[in-house]
Amino acid sequence: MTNRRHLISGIAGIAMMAFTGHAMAQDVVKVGLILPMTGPFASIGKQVDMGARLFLAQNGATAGGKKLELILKDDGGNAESTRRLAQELVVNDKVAVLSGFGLTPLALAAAQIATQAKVPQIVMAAATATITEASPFIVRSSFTLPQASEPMADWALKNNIKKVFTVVTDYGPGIDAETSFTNKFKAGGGTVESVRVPLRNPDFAPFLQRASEAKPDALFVFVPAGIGAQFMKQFVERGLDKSGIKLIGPGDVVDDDLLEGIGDVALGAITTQHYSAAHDSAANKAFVAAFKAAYPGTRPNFMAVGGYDGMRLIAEALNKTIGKTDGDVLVNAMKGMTFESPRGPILIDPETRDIVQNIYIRRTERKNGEIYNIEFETIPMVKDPVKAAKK
Ligand code: VNL
Repeated sequence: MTNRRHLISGIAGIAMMAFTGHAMAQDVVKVGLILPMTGPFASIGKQVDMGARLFLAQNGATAGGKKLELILKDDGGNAESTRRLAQELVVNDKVAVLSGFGLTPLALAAAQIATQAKVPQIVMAAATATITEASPFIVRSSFTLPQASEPMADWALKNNIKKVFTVVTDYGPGIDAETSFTNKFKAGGGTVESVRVPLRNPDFAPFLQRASEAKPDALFVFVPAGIGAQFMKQFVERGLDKSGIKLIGPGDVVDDDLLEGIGDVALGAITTQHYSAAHDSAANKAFVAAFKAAYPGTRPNFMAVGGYDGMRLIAEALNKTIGKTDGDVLVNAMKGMTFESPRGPILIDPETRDIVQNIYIRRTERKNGEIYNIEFETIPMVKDPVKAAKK
């Protein structure tokens, strides 16, 4: 019986090859990767791309019996380009999955296309809480700002910080960071004063001047990854490094890609985030070593891990579906998926398709001559608090 079934499926297979003449093409699953590879956010695109490619290289670029082919497109950080590229990838290249999305407006620009085409959209970088609600085909491998910022409020309250000045970039993730931190911190008895800085061509000086005059116990900062060095330069120019005001916030301002460039002024910052290149686990040590070997002179940051794990979600979903690429089948395969990432354990919440993960409290320190965010406390398996509160 088994033999006969094999024989029949074998014949069917040959018949199909003869019929379509595209046997090879059918064995390839195309994955679109849309990222800012040029412009002010190019460092994010490069990190995500390096992470995604490292995962494929380590796994022979196959999954579920299919060959995975990555098609990288540069949106330059422009949402209109993201939308057009997503459309072209779906219609012309017939990708089975859309992935990447360096910033919130870019992720949102592709959501409608994912929904209409029923193509999974793996958000590897952008981190505004509501993104996953923009399409039932969105699954996130990055993080959410409220997930990282609420634990910061708890730490500040426990550590005798009573008055905080917040400086955030004025768009989705910054507003998320400010709101979630402020609500939690005020509920615990703290006071907050807030300013928002434009996303494009930010000049932090006037905002830092106000922060310095307010004389808070701590300055809570969110700027997107890659911008931290610019922020820290102006922080020093305003003398804030010598003011005794503590620097706190989600980890984006001191991302691993920038730390050496920022230098000693970053030392002592307390941040909350899901990934540090110094995370102490065998899985992370192997990841960091492989990353440095593949891309000499670089260090993976949280964006690289978003790309690496996002590609793993796609590959493991294909393994589960045995190569079936229908969008709803792939998304279903990702729901509830759990594995050990270089960041620690992760879970895709089956209800929200958002990521559940540890948040670590870290202090920026010099270790073996290099600057790292050293984790000293773990808040296990944090769900996005914004969506959790809606239930
Ligand atoms: C976003 C969030 C972008 C956090 C970031 O870096 C970041 C976003 C570009 O959602 O736009 O660190």
